[in-house]
Amino acid sequence: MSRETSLLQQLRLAFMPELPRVFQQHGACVAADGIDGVPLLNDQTGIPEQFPHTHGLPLIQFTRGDDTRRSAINVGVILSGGQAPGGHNVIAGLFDGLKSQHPESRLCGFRGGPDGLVDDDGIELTADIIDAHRNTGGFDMVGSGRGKLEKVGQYDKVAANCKARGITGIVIVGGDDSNTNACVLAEYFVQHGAGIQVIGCPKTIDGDLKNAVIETSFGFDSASKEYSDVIGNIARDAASARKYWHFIKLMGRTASHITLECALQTRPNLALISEEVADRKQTLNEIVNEIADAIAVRARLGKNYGVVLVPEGLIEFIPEVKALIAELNDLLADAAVDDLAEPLSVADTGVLIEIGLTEQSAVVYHSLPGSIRRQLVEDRDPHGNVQVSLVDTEKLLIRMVGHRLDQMKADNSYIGNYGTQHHFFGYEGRCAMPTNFDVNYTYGLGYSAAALLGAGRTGYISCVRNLTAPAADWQPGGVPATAMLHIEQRRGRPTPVILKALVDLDGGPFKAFAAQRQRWAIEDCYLFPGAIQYFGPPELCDRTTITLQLEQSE
Ligand code: FBP
Repeated sequence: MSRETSLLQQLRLAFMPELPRVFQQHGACVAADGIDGVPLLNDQTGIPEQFPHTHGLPLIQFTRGDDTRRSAINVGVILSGGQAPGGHNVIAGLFDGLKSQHPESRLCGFRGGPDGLVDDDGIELTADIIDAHRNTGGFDMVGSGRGKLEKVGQYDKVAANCKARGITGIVIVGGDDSNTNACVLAEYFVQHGAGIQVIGCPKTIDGDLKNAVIETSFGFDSASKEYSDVIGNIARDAASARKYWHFIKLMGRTASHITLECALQTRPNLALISEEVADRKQTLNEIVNEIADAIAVRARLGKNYGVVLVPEGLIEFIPEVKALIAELNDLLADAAVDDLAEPLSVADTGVLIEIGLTEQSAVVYHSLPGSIRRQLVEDRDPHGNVQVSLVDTEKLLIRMVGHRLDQMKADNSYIGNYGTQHHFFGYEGRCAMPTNFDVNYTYGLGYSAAALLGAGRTGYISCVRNLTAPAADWQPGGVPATAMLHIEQRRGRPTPVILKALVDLDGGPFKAFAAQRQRWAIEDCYLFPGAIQYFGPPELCDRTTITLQLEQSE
């Protein structure tokens, strides 16, 4: 990484994040009050039995100073999964929090995510390293990885590595899968008397690691604002050139939170919300027909242009494709991908049924273009998820809508020109310079993780609440991670995992979108949020996402 820095980098390095008032007054030596938490999940069948030591813990809120003298502790930290703006500030907040408890406390960064913990690839994070990364985007301070901690042998190695380094606390900064790993590790360490505390931190641009206590995951704010800036620019280009329909796929993996937030920020002509597609049990053809109809309406008004937002995970929510993916998951769990790839690529319906697909899924599989079929079969991440960022849904829709418009032209229900452009906004948002919101939020999360460790807690996810208030009024604490677990089929086996929060169709953000979208489809109501602002009026620089505002005002 270059040592030279831009002017904005220099100014951001010097920026002082604002801590919640309780930490401003007392540092990270604060009393951890156990308060009754709202139940986070209705069905936790099987979880208490699998997590006897870490299930049923109280919610923690830090409210006042604590006289207890803290001794120095050695802590290890990993960044896990996809990048999200603010990761470096979690580490900076953790470092400052630990030092405020005791100046001799030390922090070790394990490189490359969970694998670094297992392989003992750690470096001491000194004040110089931390200072060079304050308020910056990216995860390059220690890197990240999608390794999974799922085997007893790995847990024992982690324990041995920590013991050798004198580490008694681990902080795992990650999404739902990584925090699930944190839960399992915390329980294992308690069960085996390892003497190592484990704390998680809610990270993911996808925004799907949230609930009544975790109001948002970090990175969602910055990434959705970064995408909204460019979507606004594209909308303006579309309205200026008047010759292209822009199909924009947006990252977010499964849930459509990013697409919904970007739609609220920019008011595109169309935005597909995967959760609604599933709720309406729409087929791929029905989605295509709806888009084509909207294009035909605008064409009659002389508007052969527009913007369509497509959530990355759409394909998984179309019931017929979802069923196909579930069957493929089970098949792939039983066989090496290479063994299956060959018969699947033949794509003869009879062959597909022979190797285990139902007739309906075989037909759906057969109807998809070869590139999409390959992506559904071959590209899985280590957690068994389809890598939706590699599935070209926006191109698939462009093609299918084009065919539909040709048919409509033949019966005169469409008279227009269908010029298209496709875009995928994903990776460019994940390492954006974090917004003021994410800078403060992540610093608070790191500081709160240090306070949880200092208070002797394990099996918690650091949280900071009351996020629509000014940062000083935010409330730091911890939520027991097992309170978010439920059982899901993973690789053909029932597995405890943290429940992903999908878009709530009865929630404020979706309702606000649904109330306006018909007008957006026909008129040009585009909004241009512009680039993220770091310095200037607080109402511009410190504002939260519209999603958070609407959710909190419910
Ligand atoms: P996390 O869930 O780990 O935060 O990752 C988020 C994400 O950016 C998704 O939006 C996207 O589908 C995925 O990562 C892409 O993964 P990769 O970086 O492995 O290509």
